Amino acid sequence: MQWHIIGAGAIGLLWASKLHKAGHHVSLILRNQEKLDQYRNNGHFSVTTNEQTEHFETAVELADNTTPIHQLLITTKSFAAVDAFNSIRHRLADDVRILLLHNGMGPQQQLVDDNPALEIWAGSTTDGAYFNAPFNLIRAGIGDTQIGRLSKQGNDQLFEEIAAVDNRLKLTTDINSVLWRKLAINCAINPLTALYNCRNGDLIKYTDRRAAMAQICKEIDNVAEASGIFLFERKLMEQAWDVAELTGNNHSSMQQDVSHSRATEIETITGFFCKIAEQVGIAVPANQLVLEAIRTINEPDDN
Ligand code: KPL
Repeated sequence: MQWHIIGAGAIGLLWASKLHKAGHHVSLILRNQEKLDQYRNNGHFSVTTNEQTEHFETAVELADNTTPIHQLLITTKSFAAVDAFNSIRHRLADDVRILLLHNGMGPQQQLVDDNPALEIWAGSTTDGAYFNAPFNLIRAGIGDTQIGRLSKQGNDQLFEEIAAVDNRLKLTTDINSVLWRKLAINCAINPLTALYNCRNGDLIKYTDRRAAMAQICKEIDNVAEASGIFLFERKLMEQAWDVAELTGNNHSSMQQDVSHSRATEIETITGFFCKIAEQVGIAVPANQLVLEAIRTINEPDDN
């Protein structure tokens, strides 16, 4: 099967390698000519898992190529997903199937609402990978990935066709809940680690950080309950505590974005949550506070 992947970050290349190994054809849609030249000079990308490195030679192209797209995987940062989709919109075949795999919420729902005739899937993953050099991926942790169809359009065949790609890939009939659970954990951990400039585990070591996290979690539990969204069997704080402990040595994606002066995913994480809270009329001051604080950091410096 032919796949196009837009978003050649860590998850994009990880999936390119998985699809490639399962016998699919993959073409990476790169951001610009410079990236394309860089890839072509390199000739391949590599993935290192437990000190074993594999090289993958995959096709690369730009968005303005004209070949039709039948299977599209969008793995950009969440804030870039809609623009990425629009950049290849004209190339979509009638039978196209689209899978979005990124943090946060909002873009997935927007694409479904704007394109009711398309088959659109979304996923959530706990896979971890990072680059130690351009096109050199280090697999940090092998995680679980759940995917499910968001659109009314289509059927579940896509899952059968890619199930062999990853033995920890699961089909869910309720992807919305899966996305909400990941969102809740990200709201609890990501902004605070970015603001305190600390590792995930450092959030639960100090009383003031724990208190801020507990307040954020309580607001999310309240909004979820009022919106009829089932999160976890227990309080979010308990769940988030375990994730912070389990990933204690990790830097969250938002902490990394802020420390590298990159745009963050705050609008599709805490920003999305605060909008839902407003819709159900519940005040969420702790979440609002971290939203504003990260927005301030993200603003370009005028001076
Ligand atoms: O998903 C994450 C992220 O960093 O974006 C968590 C769960 C916080 C792990 O680092």
